[in-house]
Amino acid sequence: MEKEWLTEKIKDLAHATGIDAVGFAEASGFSGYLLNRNQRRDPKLTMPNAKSIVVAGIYIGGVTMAEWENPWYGRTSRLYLSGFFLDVVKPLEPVAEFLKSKGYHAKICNGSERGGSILPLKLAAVRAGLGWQGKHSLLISKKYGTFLALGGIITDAVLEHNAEEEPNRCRKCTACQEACPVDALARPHVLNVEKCMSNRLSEENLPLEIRAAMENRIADCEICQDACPWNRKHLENPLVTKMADHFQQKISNWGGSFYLPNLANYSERQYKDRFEHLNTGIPYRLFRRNVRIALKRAENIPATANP
Ligand code: B12
Repeated sequence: MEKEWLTEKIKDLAHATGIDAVGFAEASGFSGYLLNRNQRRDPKLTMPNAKSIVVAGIYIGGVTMAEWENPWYGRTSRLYLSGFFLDVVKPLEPVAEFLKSKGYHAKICNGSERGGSILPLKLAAVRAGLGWQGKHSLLISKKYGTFLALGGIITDAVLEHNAEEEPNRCRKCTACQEACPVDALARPHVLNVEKCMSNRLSEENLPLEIRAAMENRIADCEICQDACPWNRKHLENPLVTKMADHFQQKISNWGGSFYLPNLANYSERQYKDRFEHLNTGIPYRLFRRNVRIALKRAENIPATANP
């Protein structure tokens, strides 16, 4: 099958299913990223005959809640609310099915699946031409800032791979590094996972430094993204995309459910019903801990009456 034809078909299909950015990279050259000896990161180990990676990005810049600004409500992230916490999976299904219908193998990366592949998607996206890695280590797209949730398909189809990576446009900017209250970005482009608040909020040990900086965050942190100049226009005025309605419907009645005094009384069942499918991996016990800290803070801010 002609690779140009196949590649164009995938682009059309991806855009029709609401994917905002799509690109193609060679499936080789990932073996240097076997972090913690986690073999699931090399596409060749998932599919020895892999030829291409299809990388997809869905814009989530508009997936926010007005309640985040209110200390009596828990704050989380666009990624968390989008449902693409680990990888974009569902919107890639039509593309994978299409490849299979043409006789190829196609495996959607799904970090939540046992044995699922967790390709380093930021790196794959750079290679596929979607953008560059900022000093916060996130993928920055000229058009969408850091607000692309990423997903990937590993396939043995030969596709038209991106020929030239985008230049890194961060230059002398250090806004994300300076904004991080826990110094998780001291080394540009490399996230210190041990320090990162997003990680720490899901860990047993929550250092005092994080407790002091978390404000009303109960899961995830977007401080480095809020500081990134490439996101400025999206913070002020998010783009309206094909998926915008879908996200709006999904979260329209959620705002109220982040009201901290209610969350503090959530049973484990309620927590699981409401949040488990988001795959954030935060156990109920730690969720309650985060809620308690945020609630205490709200109670101690004298000027803000409990709404
Ligand atoms: C595990 C994980 C986490 C962990 C660990 C983070 C980590 N090490 O990347 C924690 C919980 C901390 C985390 C936090 C966040 N995450 Co996260 N995370 C993932 C996940 C599932 C795997 C990431 C991974 O293991 N990467 C592999 C390692 C090797 O990457 P790395 O440590 O960043 O190493 C890179 C850099 O160091 C870089 N590098 C090293 N030296 C140099 C030098 C130069 C010059 C350059 C340019 C680069 C460079 O190269 C390495 C390879 O890319 C991915 C999904 C996926 N499958 O990729 C999402 C993902 C990376 N996360 C994402 C996001 C958005 C976040 C958060 C912002 C959460 C939020 N609030 O929304 C924070 C961001 C913190 C930050 N500044 O990076 C998005 C990123 C989207 C984007 N546009 O980039 C992803 C792709 C999820 C998704 N569905 O879209 N995350």
